[in-house]
Amino acid sequence: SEYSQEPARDPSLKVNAKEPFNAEPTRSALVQTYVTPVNLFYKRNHGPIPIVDHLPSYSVAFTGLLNKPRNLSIKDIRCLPKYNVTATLQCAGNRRTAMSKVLNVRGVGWDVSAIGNAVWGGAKLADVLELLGIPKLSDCTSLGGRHVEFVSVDQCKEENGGPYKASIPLIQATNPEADVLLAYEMNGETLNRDHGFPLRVVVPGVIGARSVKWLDSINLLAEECQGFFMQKDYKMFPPSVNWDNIDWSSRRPQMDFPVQSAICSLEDVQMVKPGKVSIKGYAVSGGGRGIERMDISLDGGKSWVEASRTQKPGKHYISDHHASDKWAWVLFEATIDVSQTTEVVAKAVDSAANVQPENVESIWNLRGVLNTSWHRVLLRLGH
Ligand code: MTE
Ligand code: MO
Repeated sequence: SEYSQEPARDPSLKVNAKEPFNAEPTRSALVQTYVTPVNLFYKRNHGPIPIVDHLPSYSVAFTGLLNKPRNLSIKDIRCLPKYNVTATLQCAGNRRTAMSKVLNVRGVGWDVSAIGNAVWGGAKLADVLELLGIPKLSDCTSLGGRHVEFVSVDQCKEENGGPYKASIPLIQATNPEADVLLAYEMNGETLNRDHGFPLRVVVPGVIGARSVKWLDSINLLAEECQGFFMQKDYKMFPPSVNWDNIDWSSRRPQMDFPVQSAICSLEDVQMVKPGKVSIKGYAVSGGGRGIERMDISLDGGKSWVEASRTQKPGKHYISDHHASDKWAWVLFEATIDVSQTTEVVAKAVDSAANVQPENVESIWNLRGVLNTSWHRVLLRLGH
C-alpha cells in the first residue's frame, strides 16, 4: 500500500489516525522537557510520508514572479548562515476533541498535545530570497510578487492526490526578524522523515499548517496560495456557520496562533489523594507575543493565583522579561492544596494582554480549530 514505507515511531505516542499518520505524546510526557524530544513531537500528516532518498540531486525550485527561476540544492542552502530558532509548533486542531463534545466537528481528534517546542536549525528564508535578488523587507517585487508559496512533494487526497501547499506574505518571508526558516535540523539532529526530511519551512508564531514539510518548490505569487489547506480548511468561522451555509471565501486563512495554555500533569478527570497536587502545563501565544502571566483558579474563575513560569531549562524568567524567547512556549507550575473535589482552571495572558476565552461554546466552529478556551480539569478525591 502507499503506507508500506512509513518510518518507525515511538510506541508511547497516542495514535489519533493511522493512515495518514497522526499522533501526539501523552500529557505527562509533553511537559517533562522544555525542548520536546523528536520522537515525542506530535506528527500531523495528510498523506503517506514521502521518501526523498537521493540527497545530491535534491533541490528546491524557485519559480513564479522571479526574474530568473533557479534551483537551490541542500548544499546551497547549508552555505547560508545557519540559525537555531527555538519555536513552538502547534496544530490548529490542538484540543479539538474537547470542542467536539459541545457539538460534533470535522477533523482528526486531538487532546492537548498537538504541540511541541523544538530547536529548528536552518537558513533564514529572508537570506534565501535575498540570494534570489529579493531584498529584505520587500512587500512587492518589481514583477508583482506579494506572497511566497511553499509546495511539498507529498500526496494528499484533499488536493486530489497533489502536494500539500501553503503561503505566507512576502513581507513576512523577507523579514529577518520573523525568523521564517528553511530548516534541515530539529534539536541538533538532521530532520527526520516524519518532520519533513530533507527540508521544511518553519513559520514561528503561526499555526502549524503553514510550516510545509518535504519542500519541493517555492513560488512567488501575486495572490496567496489557492491550495485546499489555505482556502477550504484552517479558517476560523463563527459558531453560526454550518456545512450548509459555509462560504469559504468569506474568511481569510488563519495565520497567527491566539494565546493558548493547557494543564498536562493531570487528565481531564483525575483521581487524587487529599493534600498537595502539582499543576504543570504549557502556555504559548502567536505572532511573537510572549506569555505575560499564567493564572490558576480553583473556584471556576472567581479568584486566581499566578503560576511560576520557566523557559530555558531550569531558568526562571518571571522577573527577567528580556530572557524570554518570543517564539517558544513557557512551562508553568503551581502547587495547590486539595481537600475536596475541585475543578482546576488554567488561563494564560500574552504580552498584548490577550486572554484565553472562558468557554469553548463561544468559539465553537465546524472545523474544530483554535480551541483555546480555559483548560479545566476535575480533581476527584480518592484514597
Ligand atoms: N506539510 C506537508 N507537506 N504535509 C502535511 O500534511 N501538515 C501541516 C504542516 N506541514 C503537513 C505539512 C500541519 S497541519 C501541521 S500542524 C504541521 O505540518 C505538523 O508538523 P509536524 O508533523 O512536524 O509536527
Ligand atoms: Mo495542523
